[in-house]
Amino acid sequence: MDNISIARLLDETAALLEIDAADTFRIRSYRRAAEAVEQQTTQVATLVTPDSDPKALLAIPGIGKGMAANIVALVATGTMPLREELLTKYKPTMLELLRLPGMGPKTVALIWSALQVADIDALEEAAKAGHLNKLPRMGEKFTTKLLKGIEDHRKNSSRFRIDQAMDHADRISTLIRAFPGIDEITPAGSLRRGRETVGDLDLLVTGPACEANIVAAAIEHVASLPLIDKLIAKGQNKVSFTLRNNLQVDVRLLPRASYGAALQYFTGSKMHNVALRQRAIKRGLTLNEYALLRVEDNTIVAAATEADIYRALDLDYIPPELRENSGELEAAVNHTLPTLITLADIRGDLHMHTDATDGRDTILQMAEAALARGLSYIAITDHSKNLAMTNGLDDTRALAHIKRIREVDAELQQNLSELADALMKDIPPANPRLSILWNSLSFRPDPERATRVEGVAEKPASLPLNFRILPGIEVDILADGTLDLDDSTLAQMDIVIASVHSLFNQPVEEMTSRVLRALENPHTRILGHPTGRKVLSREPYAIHIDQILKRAAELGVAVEHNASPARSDLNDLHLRLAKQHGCKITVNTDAHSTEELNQIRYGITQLRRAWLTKEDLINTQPTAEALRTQLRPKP
Ligand code: DGT
Ligand code: CA
Ligand code: CA
Ligand code: ZN
Repeated sequence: MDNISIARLLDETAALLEIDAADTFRIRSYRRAAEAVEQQTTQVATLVTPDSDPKALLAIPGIGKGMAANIVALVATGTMPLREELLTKYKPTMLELLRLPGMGPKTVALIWSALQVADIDALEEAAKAGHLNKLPRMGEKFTTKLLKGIEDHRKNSSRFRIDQAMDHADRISTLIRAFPGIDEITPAGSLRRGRETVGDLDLLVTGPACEANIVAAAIEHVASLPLIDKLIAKGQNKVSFTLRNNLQVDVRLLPRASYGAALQYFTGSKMHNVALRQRAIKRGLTLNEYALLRVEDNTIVAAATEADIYRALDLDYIPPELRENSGELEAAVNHTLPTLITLADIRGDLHMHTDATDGRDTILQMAEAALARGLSYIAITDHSKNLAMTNGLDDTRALAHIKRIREVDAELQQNLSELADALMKDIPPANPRLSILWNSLSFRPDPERATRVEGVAEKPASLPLNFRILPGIEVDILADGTLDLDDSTLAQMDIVIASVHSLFNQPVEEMTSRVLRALENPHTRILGHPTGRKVLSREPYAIHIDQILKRAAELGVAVEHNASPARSDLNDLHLRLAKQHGCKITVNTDAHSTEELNQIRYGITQLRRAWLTKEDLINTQPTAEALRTQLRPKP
């Protein structure tokens, strides 16, 4: 049995456990094991033959004793006891049902036991025949929403979210790099342009191993990567395959001399390339994936780097995020391309959750993680009571929570001033909490990343000794546009984010006046994820976004770009509109754990796609004090 089959069975088991409402840690351990197996450079089955070292399996991170036993069983019998037991109750195809709106594990289990429906086609049939209406809490509304969800799912299921695509690009790059003589792997295509979803991965590879006369062995290496599910094509310098989740990957191995031309060509977009080629033709040049050439004698004008190619066409270098043929060529001619924002420009994060509601970590853990990422200030903004499933805060708890935030802030200030002393004397501090901060001095924003992309380069090490934690709240906008907490409570908060989390189906006029009313509340400082969309899974609610942005600009309410790749809300087009209207803009992670603070990189990419600069954002202000001057004044 190959790695992909083992991984698929482990993943299926995780899905079945999910439907069985098992413990989340247990579910996660199967998912992690599937990923670990998929990532191995050798076939795992060879580690479990009778004469192999029993410790070899356990040496794989993410595989403990129990999981090792599962893998031994899978290799020996093609299945394992837990999976067989779950399959007496459920079917593997139910996994896909979980991705539909309103279909949680319990609902999936119920529909199976009542109607023996286990896949999307059968579910659609049952919904259309009205069979679902007879089940508890599944009225006509549920059925309508579900049918719409099935339609959207069919439309979306061929694209992948940027963060997932980036993770796959990372994993594949690591494996390819193991071959000697490969020094550079760059994702091209829509991933390099930073689109929020990608259709397939285009990876460009170069290094000595890619020279034409010796590339064959490198091609063999790529074509035999164990994470390949189906090999689609293997050519002289190209390998195409799909992964277990059906994501297609095109890998091209190119000599150094033409790498720039290839990068330019395969980054696209198609429309940008068409416009660029027209410009080349007007100058007696021709542009293809190998070079920019003079037409009359075929001499190469530029090929090794993208910068050379743009320069030879009398254009300023155009960052990949702008290559959508939406004005970038004209700007490059006129030297008016913006200096796009980068990760290093971000100094604060104004939206995150803690274990007081649905976050995982404490106030202090979030603050220290933010410090380690070089931020100068954060706002803690937990949910309000209307969002009951998150254990949202009522007025009393919200006030107690910000009291706690202020205490942690004061404590941290004290620690930082002690740390400043230690820094002066250059001796590591004795206090263990300070050692954490001390160690974070040699910080990298996202150390696990193998793939570097433009705009999110590493930042220099620095520890902001004036770091502040701002007390805040993400308060629900109720059906009528009033806010979920008392004005007297909101008055205590530095950061009040108002967000819609319920009743997404209101008619457009109603939703618009609901959000307008929330903006009018003098305590509202930020409008959170303004359209409510979820990438590939939920359409934005109906709202006159233009009116909202105009009014927000007038009132000085900042509008958010929520950097969570699941939201990415406002989108790039709305962000451009927000700038035109003179809105203040903030990019926030909405982190629910310390790791999710890293999601800021996806936000930066979308801001860059929207042509935004450091000056267009408020949380690029260097300190909490400077930020305050950008916020709507307190009433
Ligand atoms: P995707 O994969 O749907 O998210 O979008 P892309 O932009 O990655 O498109 P893809 O994978 O079909 O092609 C990658 C790049 O290669 C594309 O952005 C431009 C270039 N390219 C591919 N086919 C053509 C073509 O027929 N003409 C031109 N000019 N460029 C092409
Ligand atoms: Ca692509
Ligand atoms: Ca492609
Ligand atoms: Zn929210």
